[in-house]
Amino acid sequence: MSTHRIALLLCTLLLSACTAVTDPGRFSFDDEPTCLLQDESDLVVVLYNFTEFESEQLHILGVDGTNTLVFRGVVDELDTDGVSLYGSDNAFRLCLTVPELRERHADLSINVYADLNEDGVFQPTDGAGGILEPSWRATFFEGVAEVFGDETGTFDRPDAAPPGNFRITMDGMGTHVFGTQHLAAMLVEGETPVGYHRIHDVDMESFSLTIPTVLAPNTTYLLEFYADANENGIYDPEDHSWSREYTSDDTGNIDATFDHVGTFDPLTFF
Ligand SMILES: [Ca+2]
Ligand SMILES: [Ca+2]
Repeated sequence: MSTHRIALLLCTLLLSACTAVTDPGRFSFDDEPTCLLQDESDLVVVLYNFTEFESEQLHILGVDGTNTLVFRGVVDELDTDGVSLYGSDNAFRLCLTVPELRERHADLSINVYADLNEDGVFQPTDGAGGILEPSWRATFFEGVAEVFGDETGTFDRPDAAPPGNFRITMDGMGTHVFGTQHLAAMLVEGETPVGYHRIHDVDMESFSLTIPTVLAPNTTYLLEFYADANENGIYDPEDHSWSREYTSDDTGNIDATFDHVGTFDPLTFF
């Protein structure tokens, strides 16, 4: 058992006994490997040592036993200057917890790649044997998949994926530019999360999020999202949070718009 894994398990045990953080959200940073585990049906992915890729867009792919993409998490930049939990300022380690996903896909494995050209497509090699976009593969140990950024592995594209892209443009978000407020969104079909997108810092009044190839045609999805209004690095009821439904078109795409409103919804998938 690696020292990272021992530390993670110890931290998990400590957190489970700590009533102060029983419902703090599902995504956190700390100077210790802090995974806010909810229950064993959740997918938990921990990224370590990604300093080299702090400014890149990382795609976290859940792939089932038939090598089909069933979940995609998109994380824009790991740099979290100013975002702190327990007073830390560690930028290059993160924990992504997705409710119920592991239970829905028992044979799940995790692939991660750095989408260096941010086109939403994985280009593993240049055709001449050279690596274009670095990638990593992880399997689960007691419900947790650990990915080490300094130990690059390789994987090919999934054999299959849903056809549709999710895209949402958010306007009127200027109130969240102040301080360091991350924003995260979970896309859910029925009771199963299929997509996730996080930006580490809202720095414009208007911006877009994209989660590629996760949507089926003519299907309704729930989007839960929040801006970290109290700047503590996690979702909690003090944040600005919203819940909306969107339906894909015949090709599977959703191109949604959202204008900031001051009426907030409690979230269940964070
Ligand atoms: Ca790419
Ligand atoms: Ca918060």
